[in-house]
Amino acid sequence: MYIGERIEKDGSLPLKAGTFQPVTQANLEAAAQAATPQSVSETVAALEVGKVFEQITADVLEGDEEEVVVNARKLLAQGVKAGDILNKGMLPAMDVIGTRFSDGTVFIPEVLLSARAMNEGLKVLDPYLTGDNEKRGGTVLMGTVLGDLHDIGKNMVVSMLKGTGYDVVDLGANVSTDDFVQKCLEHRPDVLGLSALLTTTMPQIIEVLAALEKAGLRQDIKVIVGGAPVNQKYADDIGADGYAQDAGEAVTLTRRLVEA
Ligand code: B12
Repeated sequence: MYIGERIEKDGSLPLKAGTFQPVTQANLEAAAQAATPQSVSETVAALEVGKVFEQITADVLEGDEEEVVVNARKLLAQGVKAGDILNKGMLPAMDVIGTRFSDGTVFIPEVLLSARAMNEGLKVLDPYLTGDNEKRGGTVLMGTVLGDLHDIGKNMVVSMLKGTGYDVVDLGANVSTDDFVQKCLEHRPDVLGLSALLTTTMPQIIEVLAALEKAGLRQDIKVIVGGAPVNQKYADDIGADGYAQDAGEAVTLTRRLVEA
């Protein structure tokens, strides 16, 4: 019987149907605790990112893109390494946002603000995310596949590759298969990097591989893949040339493929 019918028939909600919980003080307090997310300062303290990174962690959590830029510059000026600012200060905040997005305590607008803050901070760090910055003589084309707007991870890979001396052409996010092929014809890269963050957009990678094959480009371009739902097995199964789980590994993989 539907609730509406029950209300009509009995004139009351079906509270006796086994779902009723007495509203005790203890129940109320437990519910309030579950529904109230920790404050930014509590979250930052729990993350134990270290005093020096606390402010920039809070900036990403709050999605404050202006403050992220100010504080990233401040930390660089203090001599903190760009890689540490990114990995120890900013990424832990993004992990929290990811978890909260999954459990429904934050929604798209909050995630977008934090994502923007990440990307703005990354722009400041970009020139410093270097190894030796010696030119390596390889061109890499990177993009997120069609239907997928997630670009933070892809941007990190781009920054790291640029920083380690590769020429990188960043095609952005939501890139169509045709555009990937056209840009490959134009730039003739050594490596094409494809990022996918959604299980629904992963099959686009297969389409790009097939289109490269059809255009006669496949044997000249190494294709590497990545993004949270992608793994080595998937890369092997679809015939990609490599998979890396983070930006650091992406650099090692690219080096191996370009120098092979
Ligand atoms: C930020 C975010 C968003 C932002 C994206 C903003 C932006 N500019 O990127 C916004 C709000 C737009 C968004 C939207 C959506 N999102 Co979202 N999003 C996320 C979130 C929270 C974080 C992703 C991220 O940036 N991670 C940090 C980076 C650094 O990690 P990364 O991307 O994995 O990248 C690293 C590696 O994977 C690797 N890598 C990445 N790319 C590449 C490429 C190559 C070649 C290589 C070698 C390596 C490599 O290196 C990177 C650096 O180390 C994730 C949750 C999560 N835990 O991943 C959900 C998540 C990906 N989103 C999800 C969903 C469902 C959506 C929406 C469909 C929600 C909706 N209902 O509308 C939309 C889809 C929009 C679209 N069409 O793309 C789901 C996907 C679930 C699934 N099974 O597919 C996730 C997992 C959240 C969840 N648990 O439900 N999202």
